[in-house]
Amino acid sequence: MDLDQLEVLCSEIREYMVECCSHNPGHLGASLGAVELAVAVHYVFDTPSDKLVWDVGHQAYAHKIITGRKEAFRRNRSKDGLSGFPKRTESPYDSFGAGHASTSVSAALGMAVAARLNGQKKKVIAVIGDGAMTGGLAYEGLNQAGFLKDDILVILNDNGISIDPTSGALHNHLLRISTSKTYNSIKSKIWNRISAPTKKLFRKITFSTKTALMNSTKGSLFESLGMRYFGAINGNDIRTLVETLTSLKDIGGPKLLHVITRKGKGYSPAEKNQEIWHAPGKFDPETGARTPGCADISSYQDVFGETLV
Ligand SMILES: Cc1ncc(C[n+]2csc(CCOP(=O)(O)OP(=O)(O)O)c2C)c(N)n1
Repeated sequence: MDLDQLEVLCSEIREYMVECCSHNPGHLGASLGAVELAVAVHYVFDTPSDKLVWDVGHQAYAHKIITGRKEAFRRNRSKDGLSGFPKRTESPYDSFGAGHASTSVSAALGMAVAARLNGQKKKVIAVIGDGAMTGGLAYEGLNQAGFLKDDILVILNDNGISIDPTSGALHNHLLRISTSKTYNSIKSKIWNRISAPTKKLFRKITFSTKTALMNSTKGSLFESLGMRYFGAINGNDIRTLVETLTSLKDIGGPKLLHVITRKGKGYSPAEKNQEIWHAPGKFDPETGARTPGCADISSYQDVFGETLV
């Protein structure tokens, strides 16, 4: 497929996902936001030989749909149907079973080290949300990745939301580095001076400019830990993603690509009320009206929390 066709594919996946989840509920918001990510990674990398690890795995519906499980997705999270999360016994494309947050960097690094020890040329990619990036285990992975220097790409899928809006020092840091005006203006000045055919070659230089700038000014957390930092780019733009991932593919060592996405992307009720649409229950796909049901009855944790308070 060419890039125009990939754009069409992304909107078809979204439509299908909304239709399926309207009567068979699931984690819709996060998966809507990660459609382009799933399509771009599979387009650029040679999966399942290259390894793609989804953190938590609740955002991987598009990944499931384009890896041979489109029809089966109708029975997502049902008895004898698909798991709502990546599952190794379900598909060779699910390189790691998850559910718990913050595991992907460690898992991906393990796969990269195994590939090195076995003399295999494999790319390993971890996709982790800004919420999952606040979990301690993610830092065990980063700690070891920046030290071992194996070839690993961490894609930080930053939508500013976990289940509720993400808060804390890391959130503030990500906001600072993704909105750096100095960097953005320098980057566009350099970019505008480069002719089209040489843009590809020079992309690495603009990346390096950012790296240098980050070190000299704000100091990216990830650079300090030994990961090369790239971004932030629009993670809902398939062209930018494919272009960037294609460039990064040839850069060795531990790297982090910061992408900004919108949770619920492409389905307006889910974009407007991102907390509810993390896992909305059943709904009418035309109107977005949610079907009263289990989702509206107090959950065990609500009762527990209220009683404790
Ligand atoms: C260890 C652990 N704690 C809590 C959860 C519950 N949980 C599921 S998804 C999620 C939010 C993850 O947010 P983020 O990583 O930003 O991904 P997004 O949904 O925004 O794509 C949480 C906390 C979990 N799966 N694992």
